[in-house]
Amino acid sequence: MLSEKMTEALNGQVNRELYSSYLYLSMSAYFESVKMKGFANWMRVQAGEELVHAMKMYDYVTSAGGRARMLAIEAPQFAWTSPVEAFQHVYNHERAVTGLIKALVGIAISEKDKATENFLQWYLDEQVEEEDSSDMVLNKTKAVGSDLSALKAADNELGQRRFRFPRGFDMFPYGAQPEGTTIGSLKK
Ligand code: OFO
Repeated sequence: MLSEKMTEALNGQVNRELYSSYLYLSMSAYFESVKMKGFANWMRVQAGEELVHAMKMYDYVTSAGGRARMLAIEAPQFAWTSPVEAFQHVYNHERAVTGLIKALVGIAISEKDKATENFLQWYLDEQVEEEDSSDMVLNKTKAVGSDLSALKAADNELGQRRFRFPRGFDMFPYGAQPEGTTIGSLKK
């Protein structure tokens, strides 16, 4: 059974994951507006992943006997000046989220809640991956500089990214969904 303090902290993190999804969707819209479809695709897949992070935590709160609570999500930034600025933002954001997850682990430890501490390990691993992948794209965009053909090549490469649900996660666990109603495919 989740303590009140743990429930509140997890609900706060569900909100942060939804905000992350919103932020990356805003970045995707920005890249669409400057006709960089590959960059837009990368951000859209990232927005999907953040939505899954939120839902996985929402499901945990519910299954551990807590009450999920939907909090207000603030509007994210609307525009960026370049791919480098956007990816610097992604990297900084992911580092900040890592700090939030570590703080949640701290609460789980202080509440002597081993189950939640174990559950959060998945998020810690995910953050290592996300810091790493955003840093990689940030360095790639820095290396491109003002070389237009290199920018186009980077755009093509980022256009290859595909969304995948994490192993064992069911976005719609309550009965089979009719064909075509899942968000499993975000093809261009
Ligand atoms: Fe949810 O991992 Fe990024 O923020």
